[in-house]
Amino acid sequence: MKKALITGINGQDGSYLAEFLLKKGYDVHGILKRNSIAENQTARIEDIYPIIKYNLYHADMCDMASLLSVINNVKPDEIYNLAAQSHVKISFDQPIYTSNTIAGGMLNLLEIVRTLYPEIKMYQASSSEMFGNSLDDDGFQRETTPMEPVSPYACAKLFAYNLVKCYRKSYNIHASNGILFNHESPRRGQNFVTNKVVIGAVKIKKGLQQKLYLGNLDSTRDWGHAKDYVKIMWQILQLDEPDDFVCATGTSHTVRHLCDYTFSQLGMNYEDYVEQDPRFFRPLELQDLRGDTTKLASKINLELDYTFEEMIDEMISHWDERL
Ligand code: NAP
Ligand code: F7E
Repeated sequence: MKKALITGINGQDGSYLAEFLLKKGYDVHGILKRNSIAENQTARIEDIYPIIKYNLYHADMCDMASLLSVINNVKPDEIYNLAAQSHVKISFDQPIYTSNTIAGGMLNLLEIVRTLYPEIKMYQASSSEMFGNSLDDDGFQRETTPMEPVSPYACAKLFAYNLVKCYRKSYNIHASNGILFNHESPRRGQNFVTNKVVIGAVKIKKGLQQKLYLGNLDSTRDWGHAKDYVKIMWQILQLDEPDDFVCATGTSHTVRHLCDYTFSQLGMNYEDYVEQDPRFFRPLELQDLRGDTTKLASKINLELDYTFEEMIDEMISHWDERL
């Protein structure tokens, strides 16, 4: 039975990945950072909590001793590093903490693996944010597109991405970067735009809210489903050779289209309810994201179960039942 250690196991991706790996027969372990309200922290993993509750450890990406203690205890075959302060706008408010969790955290893991467990395979949750506003002439981003980050979050992710490449080449460690474009689900944090729009629209439909205040409506994102993408994380780690791969759908939509589609599905016109609020603008905006997965598709069987519309429909049904 293979052992996997997931940092950020209670996040959106960590929760889906844990479910996926359990179905594959893995012994799944995860780290949780200390939270004053422990009860809510495991909400996303409540379905599998009875199976993994004794495999959860308190640790923090900024605290190398805590990570070392967990790795010494678990001795995993694979580490999926998903922990991060992952909100781009908040990274402008907390740039140092964001960098410490993302870049410092990955360096902590790499040093532990390099010095003590070089046989462990590692996956780093890299991000399309690293490209910033850099696009190839055909309008896509791919592994060779120059990376010009436009937020503290993206700068930290680029540092961690380069550390993975450096340690792989210098020390022959099996460490790969998945350069994932935006991926969503009903488990997405509610302050990211997809879930914010869906929850806002459902509340307006039910008379629980009057208006929805958003920032930039004209940026485009390549939105996939988190469930599809965690499978790809695992597939990347099963390759004989570690490498770096873009993972995306290849289709992008504006935030405005996201609003239009969501409100239309609920029989409303978004223009009657959505207002722009400068509080949600960013100091620097990443305008367009659309990924080319040619390299990934040459290595794995790349099958996505969800279209953009199916994903938003799932999110609408989820919140319609609960709100
Ligand atoms: P998420 O829902 O925000 O989950 C992040 C996880 O990291 C949570 O479990 C969080 O724990 C944990 N965490 C935060 N700070 C930590 C610290 N100092 N020590 C230990 N754990 C800490 O993010 P996600 O959407 O699942 O994304 C997973 C990873 O992929 C992240 O690294 C993200 O940056 C990256 N990524 C995401 C996307 C996307 O579109 N979702 C795209 C590209 C890359 P608490 O909840 O308890 O704070
Ligand atoms: O913003 C615009 C906002 O916060 C998407 C993270 O998972 O994906 C995510 O980062 C777009 C941006 O995601 C609001 O300005 C408008 O153009 O949902 P988001 P993100 O910043 O793209 C990448 C790949 C990651 O790696 C990150 O970890 O929507 N937008 N109005 C808004 N965004 C938010 N959050 N809230 C608004 O009111």
